[in-house]
Amino acid sequence: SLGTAFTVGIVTVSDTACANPAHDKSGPLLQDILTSTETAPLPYRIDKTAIIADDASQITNMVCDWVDNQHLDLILLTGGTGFAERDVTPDNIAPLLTRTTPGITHLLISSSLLKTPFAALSRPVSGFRNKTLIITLPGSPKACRENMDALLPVLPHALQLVR
Ligand code: MTE
Ligand code: CU1
Repeated sequence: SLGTAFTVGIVTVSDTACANPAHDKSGPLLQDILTSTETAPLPYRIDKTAIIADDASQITNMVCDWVDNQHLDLILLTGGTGFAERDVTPDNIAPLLTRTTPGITHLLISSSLLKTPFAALSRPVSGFRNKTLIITLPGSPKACRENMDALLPVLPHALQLVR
């Protein structure tokens, strides 16, 4: 056993989901994946969820609050990692990181490229802000599922190491 559950925050970054939360499929999917009993025992507790716009200050403020005040173990963001002008998630997460985790980023990219060459159009970043691991995922549910398939095997050990 890994002891008490790792606390998790999930942020959907999307102008359209922000305007109409019913459009957010990936946030709920990530919650399901992390708490699914099919693949139990998964030691996660979803403490925070949010839907925000593709907006620099909303991204920065949300993540800083969840790290600095909520002390979450893990924050997953979905969306805004692409090449469109409004895609600013990784650009606003990168400066918040106190230590980058390039191996995690490589894992996401390499596993995704085995699924589709369009994975090259995502710009993921990952790393710690203090003791919180922060990972950006693409916006589509398919991409979230594929990225989580790669992440889940290493995530408990990764989080355990900084406890
Ligand atoms: N990664 C995986 N594993 N599977 C996918 O289908 N789609 C890609 C990419 N990464 C995809 C993926 C596509 S088509 C885009 S445009 C980028 O993620 C960026 O997505 P985002 O802007 O929604 O974050
Ligand atoms: Cu795309």
